[in-house]
Amino acid sequence: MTRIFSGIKPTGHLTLGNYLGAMRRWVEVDQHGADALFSVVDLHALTVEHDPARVRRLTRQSATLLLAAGLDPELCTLFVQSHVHEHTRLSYLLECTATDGELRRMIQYKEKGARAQSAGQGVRLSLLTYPVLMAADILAYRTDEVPVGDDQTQHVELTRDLAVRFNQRHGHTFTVPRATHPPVAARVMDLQDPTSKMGKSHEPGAGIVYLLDEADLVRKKIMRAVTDSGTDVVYDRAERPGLANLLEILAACTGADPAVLAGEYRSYGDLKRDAAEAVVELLAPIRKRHAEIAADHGYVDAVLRAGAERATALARPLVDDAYRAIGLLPAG
Ligand code: AQP
Repeated sequence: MTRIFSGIKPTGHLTLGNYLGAMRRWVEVDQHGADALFSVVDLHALTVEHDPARVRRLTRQSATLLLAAGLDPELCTLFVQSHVHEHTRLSYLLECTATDGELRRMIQYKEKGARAQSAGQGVRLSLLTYPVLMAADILAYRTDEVPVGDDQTQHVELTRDLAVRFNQRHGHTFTVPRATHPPVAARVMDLQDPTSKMGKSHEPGAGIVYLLDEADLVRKKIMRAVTDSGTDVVYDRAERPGLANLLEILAACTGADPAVLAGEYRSYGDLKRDAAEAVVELLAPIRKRHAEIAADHGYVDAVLRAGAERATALARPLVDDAYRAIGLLPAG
């Protein structure tokens, strides 16, 4: 059976980008017919300035939203990364496999490092090394497929390189995984700045739709989305990024093709209205279910406890194998 792993970091409130780029496929496709593990990767939230109480709160909220979106603990394994120690155990071995040069080439390191420096903050060493921890997250489970938005392509490539290198040096240990992306909306852009990704850790603003936004706020954000000065509706990601983003959002919500949709609209206003209604409809059941699940803390904690137990049982033998393969003496 295909093994799937993917994660989400509790660095902010989950967005429409998270849902369309990753979560929706986890719910609708990946948890059915595959052995799927999903994790709230909390250790990754510590790589930039953070507030401990907020990380804890967002960790539970992310897990709750994943359940509200439709992850079913009977069908998949949901857990918090820091509850399964095998991830950090394996990460060190992979740090002994990766090179300094390949980590310094990571786009997110360059971008977030520059951001931290311009804010007068130090750049945490973990910002450099976290792609290795992400590789450990994936490799610990003999993962075949990693369903992600396309901002994560470089990280999955690194994971593949490390798996191949480790296997060549120390004997076959890891499955070499591959990234999978949704057919549309693999990168949902900020509604106010359609040249940058809609990211949950970015400054909250009118360009980001959060999964828990009230319907009227969602409408307002989409109706005010930045487009461009043209009047005709065409699908052109490079030249008309704002319009392309709206077409992709609507296409992802309705299962249509963005280029075909473009031909159906004469005005930006109509397109925005339909996109807004489609998103409102998509998010309404998630918000409702979130309120129900959030009222029952005990339920979420029990799901996460069972998930961590299963994940640990899966990962431990493989990580033990990796320890032996790299040359460490097993404890008596
Ligand atoms: N805008 C997006 N469009 C499509 N997919 C997206 N994903 C995130 N944003 C978009 C996908 O959601 C999964 C979890 O994302 P994440 O928690 O790793 O990253 P984030 O939501 O982008 O959060 P941050 O903290 O703002 O991250 P940075 O600044 O690192 O980008 C992933 O599968 C991701 O592809």
